[in-house]
Parts: sequence; structure tokens; C-alpha cells
Amino acid sequence: EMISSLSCAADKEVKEGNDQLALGSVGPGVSADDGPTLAFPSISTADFQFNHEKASDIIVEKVEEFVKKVGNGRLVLVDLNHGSKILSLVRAKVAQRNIDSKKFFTFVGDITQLYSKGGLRCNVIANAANWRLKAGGGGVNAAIFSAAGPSLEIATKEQASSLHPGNAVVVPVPSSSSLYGREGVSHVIHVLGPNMNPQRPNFLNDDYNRGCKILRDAYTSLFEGFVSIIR
Ligand code: AR6
Repeated sequence: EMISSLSCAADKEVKEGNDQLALGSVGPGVSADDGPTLAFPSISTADFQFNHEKASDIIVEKVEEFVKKVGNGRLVLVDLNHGSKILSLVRAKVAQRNIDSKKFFTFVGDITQLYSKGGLRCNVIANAANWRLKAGGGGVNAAIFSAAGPSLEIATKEQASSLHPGNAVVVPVPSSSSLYGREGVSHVIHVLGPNMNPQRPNFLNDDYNRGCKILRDAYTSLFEGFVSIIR
């Protein structure tokens, strides 16, 4: 059984090619049954160019609100690199709040390989989607659709054909998908965040009044989707 350290809100290193280290260390009071877990990327802060300071404030605010509502569930903010600015900002801000570090922490790794490479069990992962809910495009969206295979595209189309900014849609992962078989992911929640990139649809032209409201709505929709799965 792979067990991950949850003793602090620190990143755990994902070391490829070294199974021992990939398991991480066992923290105090941590069992293999970690409870339902949502892994989510920082919505809108890469391709959609949303301000990182503002985004990190909103992540911490929404996490603080929802850790109380997820029962024994956990929320995990994921990014690819140790140098992630958004992870550093969130960790610094979380440290100043009263948030249970077993219920919320950050993790460095590919969201499509959290269990197989990182030893972190997450039954639900979030996607920073595009409004058409199309595969490809880049970023975490391309990674998730590519790792899941075409069955996720079909399953997604059965739930919705498009998304408005600030909304999310819960998609059950077909058991034929390797995301299900290899990673143990039963649901993907697609989220559409606010877009500050002039090259992308629904460009907000630096309107952070609307942008912050949409990002709050996006995290609310995401976390409510997770709550609906684990109830
Ligand atoms: N695992 C974990 N985190 C990742 C991964 C991964 N495999 N890939 C990227 N990230 P982005 P957005 C992090 O650009 O800004 C797409 O083309 C990344 O470092 O994926 O909401 C869609 O089709 C960053 O912290 O999403 C949309 O058109 C976070 O995920 C558009 O990009 C989000 O980065 C959405 O842009």
C-alpha cells in the first residue's frame, strides 16, 4: 500500500525511476485510507494568464470555506514543478490561516500520474478546461484528455457540450480509461475559469472585478461538484 506524507502543507517530491523515494515518507497519524481526495490545478493562472496574487487569495479563501464541507475528504492543489509560484503563494497564505494540513495540502507532480508516480491516491481530479470541452490545446487540459484516452471525450459529451466561465461539470471516468485503471480516478471535474489571455475566447481585458468573481464561482462549482460525488 502506498502511503503519502500529510504532516505538513509541503510539497512531496516525485522522483521518477526511484520507487522507494516515489512513495514519500509516512507522516504521523496517516493511514493508507486517506479518504476521498480531489486533486486540482490552479485554474486560469497559466494559459489564461490570471494574476497569481489574486488567484492565490481566492484559492485559500475557497479552500478554507470548503474544507469544512468535505467531511473526511481532502483537497490537494497540484502543479508540475517545485518552482511553481502559485504553490508558493498558496502555501504562504495557508500558513497564516487555521486550515487542517491533512485536509488541504499542495503536491508537485503530473495530475494524470499522481498515484502511479507520486503514490498519492486521488479519486477525483479537476481539469482547467476550455469552453468547448475539447481535448488538446495544451496545459492540464491536453494532459488529462491524452492520459484518459478517447473514452473521456465521449463521457464528457454525454454530460455537457460547453461551459460558461465560472462553471464546472462532473464527468464519471469510464472504467476502460487508464486514468481509472492505473490511477484510480473515478471522476474528472472540468472547470472553466476566467480568461485574461487576449488570444483566447471570453477575454476579460484585465477586468479583475469580473475575473475574481468568476474565479470564485469556478472554485465554488468545482468544490460543490466534489461534495456531490462523495455524498
Ligand atoms: N499536472 C499538473 N498541473 C499541470 C499540468 C499537469 N499535467 N499541466 C499544467 N499544469 P493551464 P488555464 C498546471 O494553462 O490557465 C488549455 O489549453 C499549470 O502549471 O492548463 O486555466 C485549455 O484548453 C498551471 O498551474 O490552464 C484552456 O484553453 C495550471 O495547471 C486553457 O488552457 C493551469 O494551467 C486554460 O488555461
